[in-house]
Amino acid sequence: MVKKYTFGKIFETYAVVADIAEDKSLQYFSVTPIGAALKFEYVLDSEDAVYGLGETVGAINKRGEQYISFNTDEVNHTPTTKSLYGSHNFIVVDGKQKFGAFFDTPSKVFFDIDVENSGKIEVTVESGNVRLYIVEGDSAENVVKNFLTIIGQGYVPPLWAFGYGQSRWGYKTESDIRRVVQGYRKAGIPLDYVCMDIDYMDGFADFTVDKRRFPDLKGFAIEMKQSGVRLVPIIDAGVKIKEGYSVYEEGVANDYFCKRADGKPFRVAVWPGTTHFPDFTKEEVRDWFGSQYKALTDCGIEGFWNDMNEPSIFYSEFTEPQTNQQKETAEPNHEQEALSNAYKDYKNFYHDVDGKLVCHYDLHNIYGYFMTMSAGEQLKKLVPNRYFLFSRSSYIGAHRYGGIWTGDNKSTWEHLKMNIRQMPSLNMCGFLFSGADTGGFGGDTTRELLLRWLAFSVFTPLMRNHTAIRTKKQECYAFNGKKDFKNIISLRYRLLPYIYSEYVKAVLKNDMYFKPLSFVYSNDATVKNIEDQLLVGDSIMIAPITDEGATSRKVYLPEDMTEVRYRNGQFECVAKQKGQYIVNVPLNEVVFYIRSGKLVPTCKGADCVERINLEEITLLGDGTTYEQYIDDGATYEINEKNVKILSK
Ligand code: MIG
Repeated sequence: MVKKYTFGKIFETYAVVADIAEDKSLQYFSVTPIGAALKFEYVLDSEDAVYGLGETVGAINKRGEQYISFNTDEVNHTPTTKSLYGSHNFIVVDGKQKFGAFFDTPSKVFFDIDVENSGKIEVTVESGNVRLYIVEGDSAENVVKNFLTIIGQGYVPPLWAFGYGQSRWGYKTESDIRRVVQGYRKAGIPLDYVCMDIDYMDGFADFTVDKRRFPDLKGFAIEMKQSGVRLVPIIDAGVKIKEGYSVYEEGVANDYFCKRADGKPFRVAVWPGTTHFPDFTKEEVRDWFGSQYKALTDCGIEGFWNDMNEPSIFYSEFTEPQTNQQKETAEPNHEQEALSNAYKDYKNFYHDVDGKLVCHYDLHNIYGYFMTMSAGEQLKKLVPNRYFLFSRSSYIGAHRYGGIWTGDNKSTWEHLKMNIRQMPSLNMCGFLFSGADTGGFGGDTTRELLLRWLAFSVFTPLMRNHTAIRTKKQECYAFNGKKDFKNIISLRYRLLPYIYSEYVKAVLKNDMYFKPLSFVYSNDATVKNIEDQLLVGDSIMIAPITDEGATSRKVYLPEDMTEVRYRNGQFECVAKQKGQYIVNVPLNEVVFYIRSGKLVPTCKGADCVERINLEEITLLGDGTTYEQYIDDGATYEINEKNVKILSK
């Protein structure tokens, strides 16, 4: 089912957890050395589609696209950007031949997939050091399942993390956050968590709290929990250099930071001013850094987001600041954001791997993943129940420890379209718990864009509205016609029994949660190029509206389905036959489809997840039974025995 081939010297990434014997006779690909690099080539059939590559932009079918796996803080990405925050080097060829290939290496990889109609997939591993896994399967769907099986069971967050979250770079104080919660509760719009961005920290130092802004974080966390809302603070990769700051002092004393060639700790400018990067490649450092989260879990915090872990660098002691701005103490601003990623610096620092210095450049793509591993492993001990964690940078393997968000997108319709196409690709690489900044991070959102984006995010496991500092307000209650927002977000809560059940079942069965239509209706030629409709779990198909001003869209039903229209808090169901339709979707409604013979469990909803009555279920659809995964949503007992058969 899976074959493994080793080239060059291997740095263990722990991406694959299954024990796979080494093979010698490479299938499908030819290999050519180009200097130190290795180029792998596969000759495509004219009908082949190519899938995978996780967090990349462009089409779901990657044929004709070009990417570079090299984790990048890319605040201005577009549909043609070649590198984003994560590296997910798994591709699936779907044609006469069906197989998957995972290029497991922490170094840079170039993917050239039939660009300029070469008729080939060309994968170049710059370092020449790689483990290549070839994954068999009789369909694209099964190739992915076999791959997900070898990379290990995905992360399952607590049930409350499936609720809706509000975030903004710029909430500075307790009262800013209190105002957000009151705004949501007053408008009757559900809310489960509020993210705290870098401003809560004391001078942007990890694991510290600015006492003027949050005089009693523990008391505040309890107060928030009473209104059904959790606080989710951010943690950045860089540790601030500051006398008397224990994280810095312990790190220096124990030699825990990344080094310069001369062995001294490497200095980089990021938000806190000058920082050191923890050397997450060392187990001891991972344990140490992860245990620092205790400062916040002791305040009752159960969730975190890890940022800047590509790692993002403004400049270092070896590179010049790129503008004349005063960066070290400045308040956040857009000029600074654009400074992220001083690429040259990745060659200027080193990791200590078993006593030998290894250049960061060669291990670059696993840095964020190993930070996630560090946090995940320790949070499991620190948080009494399941922890909530999502990261910006990632690599395959990180899906076992936390979720990811897709980074700094923009408040544009194009980015909503990108978000939809990214989800199935992320799922093929194990990242089921993911989502984008709903409404868009950079730029100003509009009421219409936010409503349409929410109508899609209702279905993404991570459903968070986040925006950048100095953008227009993006909280739902800040707009006119709050009840439209209430209607759409309430749908998320009413579908929670389905969303949670399908999510955990996908994790347990090594399956995807979001699938392209071509994975399920593989004999239907019409679906081959449909990338703006997706399957969500086993019963639902969605066809989101993604154009400004549109009140209807073309929808293709690949089989008979039940059309469900969520309007004014009611589900209206109509049976539809297979075929093409023009469907009207007003701004305050959501339309989705239930596959023939399937069911969707719904509940009454509530203003937060823990107030939902999960016993009272109504089934939608024309099926007869539904296998519901149900557990306490909090403890680690994630077990396939936790199923209940619901019947109509
Ligand atoms: O340089 O913490 O992607 O979500 O709001 C920007 C501030 C740093 C980037 C993250 C974004 C976050 C922002 N961060």
